[in-house]
Amino acid sequence: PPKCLLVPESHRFDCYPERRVVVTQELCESRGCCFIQSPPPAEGKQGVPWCFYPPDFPSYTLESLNQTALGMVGVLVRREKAYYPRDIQKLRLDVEFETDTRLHIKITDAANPRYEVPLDVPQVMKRAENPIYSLNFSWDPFGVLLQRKATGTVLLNTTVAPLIFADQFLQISTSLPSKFLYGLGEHRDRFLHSLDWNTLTLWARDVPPTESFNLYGAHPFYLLMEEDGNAHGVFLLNSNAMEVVLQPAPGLTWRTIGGVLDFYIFLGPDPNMVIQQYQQVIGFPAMPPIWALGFHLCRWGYGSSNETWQTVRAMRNYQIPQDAQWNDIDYMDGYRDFTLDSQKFTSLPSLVEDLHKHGQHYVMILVFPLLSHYALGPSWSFLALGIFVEGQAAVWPGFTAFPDFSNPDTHQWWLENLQHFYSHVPFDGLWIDMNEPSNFMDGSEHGCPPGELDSPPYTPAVLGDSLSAKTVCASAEQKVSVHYNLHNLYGLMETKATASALVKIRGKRPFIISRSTFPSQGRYSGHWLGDNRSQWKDMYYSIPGVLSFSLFGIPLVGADICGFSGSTSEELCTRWTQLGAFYPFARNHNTQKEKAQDPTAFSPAARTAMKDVLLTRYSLLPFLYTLFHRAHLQGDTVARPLFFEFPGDVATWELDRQFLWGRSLLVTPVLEPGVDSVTGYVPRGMWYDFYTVRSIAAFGRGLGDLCFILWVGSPAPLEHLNLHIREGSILPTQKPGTTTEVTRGNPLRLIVALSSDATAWGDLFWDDGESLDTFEKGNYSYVMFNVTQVGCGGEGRSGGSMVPGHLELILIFGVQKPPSKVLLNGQEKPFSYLDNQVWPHFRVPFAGWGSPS
Ligand code: MIG
Repeated sequence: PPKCLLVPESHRFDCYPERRVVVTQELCESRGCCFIQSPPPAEGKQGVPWCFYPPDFPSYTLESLNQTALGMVGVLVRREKAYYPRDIQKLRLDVEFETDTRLHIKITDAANPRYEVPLDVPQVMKRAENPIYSLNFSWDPFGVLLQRKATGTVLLNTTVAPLIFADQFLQISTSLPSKFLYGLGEHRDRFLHSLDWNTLTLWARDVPPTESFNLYGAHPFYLLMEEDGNAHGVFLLNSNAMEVVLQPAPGLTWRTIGGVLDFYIFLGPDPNMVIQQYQQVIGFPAMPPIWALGFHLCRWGYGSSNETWQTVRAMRNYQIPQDAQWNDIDYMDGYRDFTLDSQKFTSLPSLVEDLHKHGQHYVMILVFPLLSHYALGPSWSFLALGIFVEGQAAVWPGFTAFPDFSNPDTHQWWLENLQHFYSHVPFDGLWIDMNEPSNFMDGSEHGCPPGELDSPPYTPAVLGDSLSAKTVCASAEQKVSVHYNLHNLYGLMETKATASALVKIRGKRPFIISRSTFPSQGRYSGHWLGDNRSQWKDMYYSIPGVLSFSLFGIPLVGADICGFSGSTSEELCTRWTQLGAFYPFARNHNTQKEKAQDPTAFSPAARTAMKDVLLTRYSLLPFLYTLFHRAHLQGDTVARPLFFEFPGDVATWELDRQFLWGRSLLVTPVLEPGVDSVTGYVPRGMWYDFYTVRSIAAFGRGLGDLCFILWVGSPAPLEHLNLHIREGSILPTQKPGTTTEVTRGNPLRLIVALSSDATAWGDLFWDDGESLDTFEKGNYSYVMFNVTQVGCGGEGRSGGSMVPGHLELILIFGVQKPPSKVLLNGQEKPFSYLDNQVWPHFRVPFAGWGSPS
């Protein structure tokens, strides 16, 4: 029909997403859709859908719209059925103007309650007064039209395709104002997603990261850069299996198989603000204990606790920084949680004691769903308590059960087991693995029961084409709902139980690294990017991975340094340690049966290079810790994409081979073998080489500017990582020790990188590094450093006695001519002047700094 020809290819919204059927004209037209064949896509690519919605495909009509205290409430009615079973004819639309930059739009069944994600979200009391957005509706067909007031940019227009709201198929599409879209995890992809017919599936799955697969966690959130440098974000609060389809219109389709359509939209207007606003809804990340920011060492396949201890000793011997030693499942008896191998790991309690004596920490794995009869009690009668997910499955130790963390009784049981184990092995942190949850069989021994939960009318493009692939049956009953709804929350719920147990057991800030994650995870844990391979490509992919988790509000993130599976090489491992030293969470981890890849396993040259870069990380501890404070306080990112700082510079929008720490430290790692230089983008401004203090001035590019883009090639011999400090920043540092504890005791040094107009700014958060809620209780110091034309100074607030030790050195980069004298609090101090730095040597008690000048 001619109406079909009116729809340009890029705007064809898929009417027949089922993958296991060959879509014929007949099948397509039976749905009332248009059928036009397009040339087949390139191998491994999706192409233009052959079956797509005509412009007049029946959708919902907005029947009424009334004002409420916070926004509006409306009724949506569908007069003609769509093609999925149990179409819901009448929907309720709730709109809340929550803040000037945040809008909440929720569409639910008007008559019957449906499953909704059990997440505490802020309750707003008052309607936003001056929203920076304007919201309009199309009445028939129903559609949301959202615009940014300042620019008129249309952020959402959902009239581009019909709204479908059936019991197990919910779909809404929108146009997008640009092609610069980020987020939507967990996937292995470039940081900037392709909109060239790209389907991203969200369903927690245990699988080594592979392009286009749904991975361990689910994060239905995207950030989008508008053409003019403004940014907004969209969060769909829904935990069901879903697909997000990106197409070149540019357009996006949310397609989920349960729950409700509960959207939060964040208007920024800059990307930092979007991420902060997102975290105002899902919660700000926990403040990690300071030792979590040290270097962690782990492997699968330490044969014994003595062998583990050997590694720790070797690290100490070479004076390579290490804060935590980890153990994988090797410590367990028969791979069962809460047991200890009484032959090979007898010395574990002594090892832990020794670590503690050296100011180091011990972290061990808990593996889901590895449970022992011991943990279960003398018999399987625990199952009768109903604290397990219905059904059993095979994993390492044979048949096991999956604790149902949606049940509060499970939390108590979990706590008791951890307490009991802690009395033997006083661990400091926990690594929770396999919590997708992972299963070695599909569903259970007998598969899954027939029915619409395990065989839904539509199954999103999950790996294995079945919801129960390598996990439990979707129909398994849990306390709060069926696994069908709760699957993506399994990791989060286990993490919450684990965090509260750790607090009860240790009375200190919990340290947890979880494999499966969901929005709000950052409040309880960090994450590592799973089973990568010892390959250069995997090293590169860790950067978009880390940056994506920055967007998801989980700043404590890193990948297995040197690679998990496969054999690493000395060159790869050296380069990876250099990059990994700048992961917010830095852990070297290896699979079993591979040769050792900890820093002590390499030649003196490689080992020294690794040691040096780890020492550099430790020297930046006060800076990194302060960044985590800012994340905890207001949702700032720690590992930060360049465009967050330079949103006006389009050239930065697709950079994912470099990143920043905070606003001021640029990391440009080598990601290829056999090179001795690296090329990176240097955004506009003056940047100082961290090591040589030589400055480079970059002109970058503003929007619409004709200035050239500066890619700077820098020498990068194997022992060198390129780090640049941005003008105008002050970095608090310390002389590094081999643990964060030792480092914390050393005097402070400030690196002052002057801007061209001789100003700089920086800050420092300081507390005891491990107590709960130090910020909330006021047991901390916060100091701001300032350099202005008239002098420099610091200003602080401190809620308690928590002040750092001494300031011994200030390094000033970028002083134009030698000063005649340097005064500190009116007193002349010795200094040295090297090239373009002032290097005053002095030592003053930091606590005495009221307002020095
Ligand atoms: O089936 O505990 O991702 O880091 O070493 C593998 C053994 C189970 C998967 C984790 C990996 C860990 C491994 N685990």
